[in-house]
Amino acid sequence: TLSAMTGLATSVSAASLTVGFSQIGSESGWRAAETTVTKQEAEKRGIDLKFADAQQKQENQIKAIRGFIAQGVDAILIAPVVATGWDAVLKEAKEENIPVILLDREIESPKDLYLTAVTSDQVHEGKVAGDWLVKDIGSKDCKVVELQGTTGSSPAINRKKGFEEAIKAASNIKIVRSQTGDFTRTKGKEVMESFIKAEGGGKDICAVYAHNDDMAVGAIQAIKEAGLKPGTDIKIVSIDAVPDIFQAMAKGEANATVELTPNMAGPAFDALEAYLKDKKEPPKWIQTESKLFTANDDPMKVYESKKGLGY
Ligand code: GYE
Repeated sequence: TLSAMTGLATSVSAASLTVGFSQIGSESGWRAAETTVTKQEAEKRGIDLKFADAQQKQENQIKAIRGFIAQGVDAILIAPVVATGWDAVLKEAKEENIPVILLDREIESPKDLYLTAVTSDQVHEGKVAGDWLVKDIGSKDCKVVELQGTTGSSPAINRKKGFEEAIKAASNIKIVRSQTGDFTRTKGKEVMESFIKAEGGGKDICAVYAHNDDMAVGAIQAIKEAGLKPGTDIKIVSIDAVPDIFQAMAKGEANATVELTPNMAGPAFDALEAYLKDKKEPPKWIQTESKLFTANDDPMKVYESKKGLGY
């Protein structure tokens, strides 16, 4: 490592750890914050972090992981873009005794192929969003349009499932359109424009459920351009709790979000250091918190409190 070469002392426990991080890309504000926080956490602990941006492609992630294995890193962090297709490369890492930790998304591979996964309960997030809508709408009829995350990703699959569970008993609430917006603002706006066209210029739409805040922000823009009021004419509920959604809430243009911490690396490095030092096996799932925020929660105060968290 650099610290070893220059003779500079860094952190005692992890001074010689080299960790590869295969990040998905930079599709959302939350993702950018996770990247920043991971780099900060590594630096704090004296970990030499090798960072690879896959630009949303699984094949780039697999290439990067093979590169990390060839370099002989001490461990690998992966934020897996989709849930399937990881078995082969994870077996290669296991054969070289390189522990792998998953960040923020789950996969369908056998659990012995990775050390642990640091994620939120994504079904629960969808459920919290759906429960909020059921309560907010009451007995009115409500047509919902859904902006899904990246097709085949665990948050898209699970957040859809949880929301559907929450609204199942409310026969007045129906999802009338559902399409992927790939977790991006641009796509969220584009897809929302097509939903508005298909649903009577938007007047028939009662609520947007977006699998992340960035797509919600794109949808808010599309609603405004269609001459409707987001937050009142059309309710907006999403997930992540990025600063921008609190600004939208403060303006009355968004209604609720479920918080997701960008600090997945902190718990991941804690587990890794304990494992490498004392052979302490972490649980297979390290769950982060999910908290609901609504427009009544003093959004500008929350906005301010998000400063310095990597966004
Ligand atoms: O909610 C979204 C992102 O994988 C849980 O990915 C994460 C999601 C996050 O880009 O904004």
